[in-house]
Amino acid sequence: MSPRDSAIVLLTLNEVEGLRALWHRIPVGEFRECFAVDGGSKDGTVEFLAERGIPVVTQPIRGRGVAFRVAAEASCCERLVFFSPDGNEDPADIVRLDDRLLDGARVAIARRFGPGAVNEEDGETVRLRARVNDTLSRVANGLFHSGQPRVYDTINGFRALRRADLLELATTVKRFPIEYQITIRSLCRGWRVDEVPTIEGSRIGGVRKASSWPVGVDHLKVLATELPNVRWLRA
Ligand SMILES: Nc1nc2c(ncn2[C@@H]2O[C@H](COP(=O)(O)OP(=O)(O)OP(=O)(O)O)[C@@H](O)[C@H]2O)c(=O)[nH]1
Ligand SMILES: [Mg+2]
Repeated sequence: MSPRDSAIVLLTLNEVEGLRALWHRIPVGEFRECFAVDGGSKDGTVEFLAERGIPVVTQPIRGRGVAFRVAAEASCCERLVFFSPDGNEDPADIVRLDDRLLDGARVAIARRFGPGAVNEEDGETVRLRARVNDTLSRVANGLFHSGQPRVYDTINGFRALRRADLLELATTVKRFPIEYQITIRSLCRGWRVDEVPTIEGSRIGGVRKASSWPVGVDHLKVLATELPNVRWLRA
């Protein structure tokens, strides 16, 4: 069977422990490309990947938003599946996300909320991050989405889209809320956004790079930037 015309893009910043644990489950052989965009790892991540023949593209400056653009420019595949190997994301969903694109979706997101999905904080009492995420998604749906069904997880980074579409979106966010901007801009264009319910795992090793408050504020900044595109102004 010929490989999918699709690339697995590993987003890494000191994730060697997650990579070690998950490597055997990442379906590298099914995809035409698998490469990493690395934000400057110093923990052996780059060496781990190099030993397995995985190309590592280094970013000129740090940030997930930069990494998304670097990936789109580095790949020659039609489609990209972004996977962060820190334990939160289930490698089994990589193929499922690509399948949604093959089915006609323009964006496919692994959703941690809504029917059949589980997020990291389920079972906890406060669930602060989950609540903030849910609120941001509801706001994005209310302001920018004119179709149905609603998009439950506008923020999750575990997603797939066509390379040309990503370039066409002309994203401007350099850091974490890149996914929020991608989703909002896709909704504004009326693109079909599919979601696949996922079970979010816990971080396997290393440390979190997304500190909650600054990242939360950055999401609000993205909302402000995209406000000129609210649907009743476009109607
Ligand atoms: N290429 C690249 N990857 C990054 C950068 N910053 C973070 N990442 C990766 O993006 C993924 C998500 O970052 P996390 O720190 O796990 O954020 P999070 O999932 O909100 O936090 P946890 O719940 O602790 O996992 C991880 O795989 C990071 O290694 C960056 O600047 N460049
Ligand atoms: Mg994570």
